[in-house]
Amino acid sequence: MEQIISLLDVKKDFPIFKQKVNGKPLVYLDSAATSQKPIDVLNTLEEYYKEYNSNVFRAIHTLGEKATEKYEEARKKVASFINSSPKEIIFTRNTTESINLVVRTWGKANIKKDDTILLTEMEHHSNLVPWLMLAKEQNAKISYIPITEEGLLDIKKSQELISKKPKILALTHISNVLGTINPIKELIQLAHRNNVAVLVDAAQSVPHMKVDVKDLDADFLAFSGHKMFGPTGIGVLFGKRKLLESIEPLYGGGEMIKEVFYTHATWNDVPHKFEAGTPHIAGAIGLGAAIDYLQKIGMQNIFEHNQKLTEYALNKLKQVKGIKIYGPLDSKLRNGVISFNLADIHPHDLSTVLDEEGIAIRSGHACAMPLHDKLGITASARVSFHVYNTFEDVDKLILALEKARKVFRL
Ligand code: 7TS
Repeated sequence: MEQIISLLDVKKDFPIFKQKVNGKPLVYLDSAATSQKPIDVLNTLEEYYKEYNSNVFRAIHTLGEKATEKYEEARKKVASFINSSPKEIIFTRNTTESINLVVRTWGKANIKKDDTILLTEMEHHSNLVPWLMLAKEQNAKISYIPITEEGLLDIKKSQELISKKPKILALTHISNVLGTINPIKELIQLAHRNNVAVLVDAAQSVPHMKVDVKDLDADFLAFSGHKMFGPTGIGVLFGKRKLLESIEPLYGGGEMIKEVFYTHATWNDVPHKFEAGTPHIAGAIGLGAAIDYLQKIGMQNIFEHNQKLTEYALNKLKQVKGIKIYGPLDSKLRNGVISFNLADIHPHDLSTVLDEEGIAIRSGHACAMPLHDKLGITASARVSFHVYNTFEDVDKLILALEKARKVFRL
């Protein structure tokens, strides 16, 4: 059972908030890029390196056994967190590597000349560029589910495009620009009725809400540890066991083999056949600690907290003169992310003014250039929330935006 604790208490769990930035208390509004780390995760990393640093799977000594046990325990935590089995959890570096792994293995084997890859217009470059590369190599085609004026997926068009039977539908669960929560369960059902495989980019959803791969029936699902309080350099690819067993490994090397001869080799069982070489042991164990922390707070509490902040921020931002907000204006349709532009102030300039107030936001194209083109802009400013953010943080943001309006004489 997930324990319920007051969300207002959690800032103290994150040591970074003890320091000042530019002489001001840090207001961190860039969690969609990477989240801050709670002390539990930092202590877990230190403990590994100080107390049982050792390689995994290869040593019989005490430290090696403890490291292996903790590494596999982390895999079990990840598996149960998204309701899958440890055999279906591959540790990677990040969402980007997880998606590339699918593209290079399953994609290369299954997508041939004139086949279609179906994406959406709101994909992060991580779920777009690898498919562009594969399409070029295989002479395959790419189609995009369009977005509506409001920043939602066009459901009618989705149905039309899925019924044309692309080989795969690869889509984001939550947009890192628009904040839109896509109806992926319905889209997966529709895709499966048409024999279409589905990859879900869950980089922005797994850190913020309960994601259940069995309930969704996703074929592949990718996410990053660093956006969910874990360390950088550790990510996850979930794949249905049968699918993972049916595809060739991407990297060859130590620990991914069963037997090796001078002439050929055979592969280890899943998931190890996809984890060649020494993995990011500390990272995986740290991610396990991050999951413990997320569960202590409770995923439903986290989701509701972010929804409340998003609603509060949207209402306040709407009142700032000259602002243009992207994505759905109904806060129930989005989560944790708000992108905007303030009159003709360049987002980088805006970010600089906010930084002087200790406020960290993202500015630029947020690794979604085609989406920015579609919106008719080259850049945007973005605020994004996690559990340590408060209504007070939003109030400070609004004051700083008013200050920016004065600095730029609006
Ligand atoms: N997919 C989505 C939806 C993302 O938001 C991101 C990162 C990625 C994939 C890639 O994750 P990575 O861990 O492999 O880098 N998004 C952002 C962002 O919005 N600002 O910085 C990184």
